[in-house]
Amino acid sequence: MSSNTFGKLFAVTTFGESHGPAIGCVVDGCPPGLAIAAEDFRADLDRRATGRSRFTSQRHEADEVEILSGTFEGRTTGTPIALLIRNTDQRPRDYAEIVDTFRPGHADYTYWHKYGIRDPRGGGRSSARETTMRVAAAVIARKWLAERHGIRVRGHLAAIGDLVPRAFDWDAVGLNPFFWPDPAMLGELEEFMNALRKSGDSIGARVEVVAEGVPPGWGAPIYAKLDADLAAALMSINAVKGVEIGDGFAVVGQHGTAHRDEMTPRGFLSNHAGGILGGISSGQAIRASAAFKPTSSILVPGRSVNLAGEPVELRTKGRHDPCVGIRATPIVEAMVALVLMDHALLHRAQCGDVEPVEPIIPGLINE
Ligand code: EPS
Repeated sequence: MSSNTFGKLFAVTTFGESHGPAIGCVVDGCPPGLAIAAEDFRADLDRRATGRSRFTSQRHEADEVEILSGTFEGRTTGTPIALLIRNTDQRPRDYAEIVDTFRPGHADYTYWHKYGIRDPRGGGRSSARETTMRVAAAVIARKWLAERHGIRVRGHLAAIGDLVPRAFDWDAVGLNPFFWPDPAMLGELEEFMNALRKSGDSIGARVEVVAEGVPPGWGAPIYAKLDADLAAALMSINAVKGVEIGDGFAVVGQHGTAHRDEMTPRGFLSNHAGGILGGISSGQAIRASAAFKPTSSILVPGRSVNLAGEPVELRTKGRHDPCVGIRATPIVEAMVALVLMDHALLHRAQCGDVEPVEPIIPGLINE
């Protein structure tokens, strides 16, 4: 299988299967001199992990990162950084019944047609387990972006099914297992998720992400538009079916007078564009969101076919997420950070000494 590498200058190659001995990645192109230690990965990996709340998969992985190469005395050397996480809680028997059938709505069917062979244990390479290494690689990117440019990437859940936040508080997001910005709604969410779990069904979700501190000028206008690269990055996450940048599909109903972000010497008056104009960052906060489909591995029986093309009825047992979007916020943040890191290095390579280096106006007033 090819296409396991992401990024041009900050290139991340991931490997491993959900039920194999380990998963890992190689990060090539990281600038030298960045302080990195195994403890740096803990917080973000825990935020993404399964089994940290009763609303996600109950698989319990330690997710301990081993740094195999690319650092000396705690600093990156500019050489490939290899990271390894050993799988410790595989339970392949959960998948015994789907060895010769296909879960409706799952990549099982398309993998079979592409490769003529598949690893049914936890979906093998198609498992969301792979996103662990995206988050790990992005820890390095986030650290460099923060230290070098003061960039902060943060996200939150913006919808579970029809439920949307009625209030917004960034400080609340990190304090609940849903990454939800409206603490008054947590009881409602728990009730909703309990009923969903009991029904054996699953639900979709939306994650929003904001990157603050990105200077104007990153991105390239034609085939490496910053928004196009962000869209591809977010779309590459398991279960993502839609991506919006800025106002996204809402622009269809807007007039130019409302959509354009007017500029004053003190800053922009709005941010409908999501911080990107002509594929290049404007200096405003970059805003994007991703729509996650409902998990296809569910207990409600559904019609499918077996390898012989015969009709079967299937229910997927095991430790699945009833809403995979619930723990997707750190993954969405990670993909945005990886894109920004790559574009930071691309911009530095071609335009690092172009004037003006300082923005003419700051970002959004009161952003
Ligand atoms: C997943 C199914 C479950 C999840 C897994 C993603 O795997 P298993 O049946 O082996 O428990 O636990 O998520 C992770 C292991 C992880 O670290 O994110 C799937 O079908 O994508």
